[in-house]
Amino acid sequence: MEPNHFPHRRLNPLTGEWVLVSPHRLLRPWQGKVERLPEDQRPQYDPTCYLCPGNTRAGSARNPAYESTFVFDNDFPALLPAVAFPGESSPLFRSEGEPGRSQVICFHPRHDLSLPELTVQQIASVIHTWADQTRLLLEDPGINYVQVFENKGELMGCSNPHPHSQIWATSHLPNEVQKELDHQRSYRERHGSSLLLDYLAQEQRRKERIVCSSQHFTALVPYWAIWPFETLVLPHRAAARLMDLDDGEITALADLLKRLTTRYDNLFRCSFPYSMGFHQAPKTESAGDFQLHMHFFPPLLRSASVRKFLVGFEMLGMPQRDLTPEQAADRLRELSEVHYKQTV
Ligand code: H2U
Ligand code: ZN
Repeated sequence: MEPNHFPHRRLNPLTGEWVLVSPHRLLRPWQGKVERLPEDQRPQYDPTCYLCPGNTRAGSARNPAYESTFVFDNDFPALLPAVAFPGESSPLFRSEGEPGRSQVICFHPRHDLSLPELTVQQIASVIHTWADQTRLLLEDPGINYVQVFENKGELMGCSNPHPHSQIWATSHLPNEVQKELDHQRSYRERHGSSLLLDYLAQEQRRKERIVCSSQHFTALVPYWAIWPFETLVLPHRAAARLMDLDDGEITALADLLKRLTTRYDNLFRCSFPYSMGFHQAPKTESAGDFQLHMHFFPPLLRSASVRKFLVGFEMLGMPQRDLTPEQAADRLRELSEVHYKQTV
């Protein structure tokens, strides 16, 4: 057996957390179902969709007849701008107010499309909108961090297939971002260089986990991936936030996202569910320690209907995977960049 096929653990240098890799388990008998889902047939416009142009949302708000991207404040926001929360500071009962904002960003007026089915130019305008909103939200003195994310597919609890993403902007750093900031900062203190740029340079040399790349960005399955087909999208130069990208870089990122999400859809010939999002530098970070990047966390394991669960040992101990990141990258790399719906 190759050394990589023995149980081992790998360190995520961004968070300091370990993942257990058990590749030998892939040989175990599989009794779960493998079924192909019925083809998703959605109309271009759905009169009952609260995100389609011209339709009414909760309360009395009505969407404009938008033609490109469309941003609105979430009607059921998880965060509110003004918070009068008293908080507690005792060691065992500590709490504090969390002022913030929640927004919804529609990618496109068409109800039936998803990210890989948009043109590169249309995806680029979504990225421009994410960058503009990040800049505007960070101008608010109460906001220190802007989380852009897309939750896609019923498997991920997404309530509406209309292509959209969300932004939650907070005054404190969310846990994952705080961990990544701490580890990038201490890496620079120890090595004098950027953790993610050094990592990218080594991955470009090793090649075994790279899925696809464009002039300015690379998508790879990280060495420490938890989800079977998890990927990390990295810029080729230092960039702290979305608004640091120039027009050429935004187009290159749009091109890469189209190609990556097309590969994802082609893997099990379905609209591939995931949670994805950007991690970017908080407002107070000016030392250049935090490198902008994207994570894709897709739940699917074997087919359009067989997902990975993070349960048992993973809830009580640590995350675990069977398929190695290298095997996942091989699978994704061999797929076509022409969407299956476009082929006969
Ligand atoms: P998902 O991305 O998880 O499907 O959530 C969609 C968001 O849309 C959700 O946060 C918001 C919900 O609060 N929403 C509105 O803002 N207005 C509505 O009329 C319905 C849903
Ligand atoms: Zn719609």
